[in-house]
Amino acid sequence: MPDGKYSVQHSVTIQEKRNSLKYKVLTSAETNVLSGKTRSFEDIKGNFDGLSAKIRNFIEKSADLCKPSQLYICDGSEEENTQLLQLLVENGVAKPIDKYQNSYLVRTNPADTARVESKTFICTPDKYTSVPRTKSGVTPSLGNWISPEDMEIAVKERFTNCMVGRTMYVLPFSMGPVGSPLAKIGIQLTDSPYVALSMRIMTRMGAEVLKVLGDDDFVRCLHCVGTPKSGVHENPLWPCDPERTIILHKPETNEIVSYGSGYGGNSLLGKKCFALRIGSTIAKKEGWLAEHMLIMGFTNPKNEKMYLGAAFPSACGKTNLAMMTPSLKGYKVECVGDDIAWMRFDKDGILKAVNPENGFFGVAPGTNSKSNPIAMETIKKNTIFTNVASTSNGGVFWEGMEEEVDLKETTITDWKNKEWDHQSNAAHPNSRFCTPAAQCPIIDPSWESPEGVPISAILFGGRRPEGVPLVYEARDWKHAVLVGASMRSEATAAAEHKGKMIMHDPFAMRPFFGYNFAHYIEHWVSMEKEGRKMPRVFHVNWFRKDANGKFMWPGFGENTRVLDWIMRRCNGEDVAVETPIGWVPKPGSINLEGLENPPNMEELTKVDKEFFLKELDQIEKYFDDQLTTDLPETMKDELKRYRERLSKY
Ligand code: O2Y
Ligand code: MN
Repeated sequence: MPDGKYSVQHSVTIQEKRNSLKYKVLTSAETNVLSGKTRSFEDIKGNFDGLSAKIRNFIEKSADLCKPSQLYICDGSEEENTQLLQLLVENGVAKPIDKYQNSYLVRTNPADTARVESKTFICTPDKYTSVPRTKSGVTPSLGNWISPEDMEIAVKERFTNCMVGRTMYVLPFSMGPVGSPLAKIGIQLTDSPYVALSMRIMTRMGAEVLKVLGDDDFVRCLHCVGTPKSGVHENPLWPCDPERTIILHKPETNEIVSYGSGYGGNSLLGKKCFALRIGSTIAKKEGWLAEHMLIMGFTNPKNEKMYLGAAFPSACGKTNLAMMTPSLKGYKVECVGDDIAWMRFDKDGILKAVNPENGFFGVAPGTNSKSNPIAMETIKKNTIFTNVASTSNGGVFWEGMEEEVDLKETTITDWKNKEWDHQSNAAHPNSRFCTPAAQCPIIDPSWESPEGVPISAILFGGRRPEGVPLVYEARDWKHAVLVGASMRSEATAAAEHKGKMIMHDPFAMRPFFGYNFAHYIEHWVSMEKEGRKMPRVFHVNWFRKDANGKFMWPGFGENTRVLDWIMRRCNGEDVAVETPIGWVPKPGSINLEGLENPPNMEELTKVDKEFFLKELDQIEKYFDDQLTTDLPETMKDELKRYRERLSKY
C-alpha cells in the first residue's frame, strides 16, 4: 500500500468505530420504530414514522439506492449538536479550538477545497432552458447542461450502495425565517456529519421546520461524500471522490443531487445549489428574485435608515461590506446577510428582501481586525473553521492575521496539518469560517423579519483597476438591467493562467444561474410594473488603481462616503451629473471630510469615452458569443441607445 493511503478496509474500521460510538450514545429502542417493513438501513435515530409520507418516500427511495446502515433524523437540538461534534473529535476529524468557545477546526482532503464549477450541471429536457445558445467554437461560460437520461446514469453510477457502512443524516431545513411567506423548505440527506453540523449553522435546521412543512412538498437534496472507484480513500478522515464529483440540479422536480465532495458550495446544499440555482428557477416561476447579494442597513446621522442589496462577484469583499465599520461619525451599518438575497415586491409595490441563510460561510484569509473587526468578533464562539491553520496556544491563524498572533511565541500548524514553513500558505486561500449570523454584533434587528426588509437601492460592483468610476447610478430600470448584465471583475482566469483578467460575471451570478441567462435578463426586465417602487440601481468600484498600481480609493470603512452619496440620491438630492454611462457624483458631492490623503475625485468620477466605447465592444462581443440569438430585444435596444449616447459624448 502506498504511503499515506488507506484501503477501504481501513476506512471501514474507522466507520465501525464511528458506529460503535453512535450506538453507545444515541440508539434508543423507543426511537427505533420500524413499522414491520424491511428497510435497507439497520438502525434509526429519530421518529421515522412521524415524518410525512412525502419525506418517508424520499428517504426510502434514497436509502434503497444508497444502502446506508443507519438513519439519523436530525432534530437540530443542542444535545444532538454536541453529540455530533463529539463524534467528529473522537474520530480525529475535528479539533477543538480552545481559545474560542465551542469552536472546531476541520481539515479536508487537499483535493477537496472549493466549489467545482465545471462539475456543476442543470438538468432539463431541453438544453436551452438551462443554458443560452452560444456561437459555434466558443466555450460556453454561463452554466453546464445535462440531459435527464445522462443525469440518471450519473446518479446510478455513483450512488448505488454509496452509503454502505455509513449513516444517512436527514436534515430538514428552512431557507429564510421559519414560517416566513418568503421562506422555502428543503430536506437534505447526507452521509457527512460535518455537513449536518454546518447545515445547522447555515440554515434553520431541525424539528420546527417539519412542523411548518406538514404534508407540503420540499426541495429534495441528496448528498454523498463518495468513495473513489479504486476503493482507496486518500484520507479516511475526509472521504471524497474528486474525480467523480458531480453537482446536479433538476428544477422541474426541485431536486439537488451532489456526489464526491464534502466542501462548502458542493455539500451545504441550501446555499448555492438551493438558494441560488434552484431558488432562481422558483423565483422566475413565482415572480421574484433570488440573487447573489448581501443585504445591509445603512443609517445616517439624521437617523434616516435605508436597506440596500449589493451583488459583487465571489472574493470582492461582500462579507466586509455587509459588516462595514463606518469611518464617518454618526453613521451605522447593520447586517442582514452577506451572500444571498431573496427579494419580492409586496402588495404595496415595495421590494422586500430576506436573507435565506442563517450563518456566514466566509473566506478566512484577509479577514482581520482592520478589514473586518465585526467578523473577527462574530467567530469567537460556535464556529467551525475549515482548512485554516492552528496555533500552539489553541487559536486559529491565516494569511492576514500576522498582527493578531505573536508569531515569535507560537508555532503554527498549517492547513495540511504540518508545521508551517513560513513560506507556503499557512491556511488554504479558500479556507472558511462557518458561524451563526445571530452572533454578529451588528446583526440588523429586522434580519429575521418574516416579511423581509424594504430595499431602496441595489449595488452592482466588481474589481475594476482601470476606467470604471467609483460610483454611478443607472438611468432607469432597463439601463440598470444592462449594467447588471455587463458586470465584469478582475479575477484569476483559471488555475493554468497565472495572471489576472477582467472576467464577465453578469449580476455576480455567472456560476449560479439556475436557468438560461437570456431568460434571466427577461425576468429582471419584467420586474418593472405599474405601481411598483423600483429600487435605484448603482455601480460601484472600490478597486481603481493609479499608474503606480496603488488603490486610488481608501475603501473599507471609507466606503461610507459612497453609501452616503447613494442615500442622498435615493432621497432625491441634486448631487449627480448625467453622463452616457449614467449619473456620476457632482464635483464636491462626495464627503471627503477628515481624509488625510484626499483621493483624486476628478479621476475617480471621470467618464472616459474611449474606455467605455472599448468596454461596450467587449460587452457586445460577450453577448454575441455567449447568448447569440437568445439576447433579448430589450437589451439590444438598450445597447443601441448606450452606443448613441457614448458617440455623442
Ligand atoms: O468554495 C466554496 O465551496 C464556497 S464558495 C462561497 C462561499 C460563501 C459565499 N460565497 C461563495 C462564492 O463562491 O460566491
Ligand atoms: Mn458568494
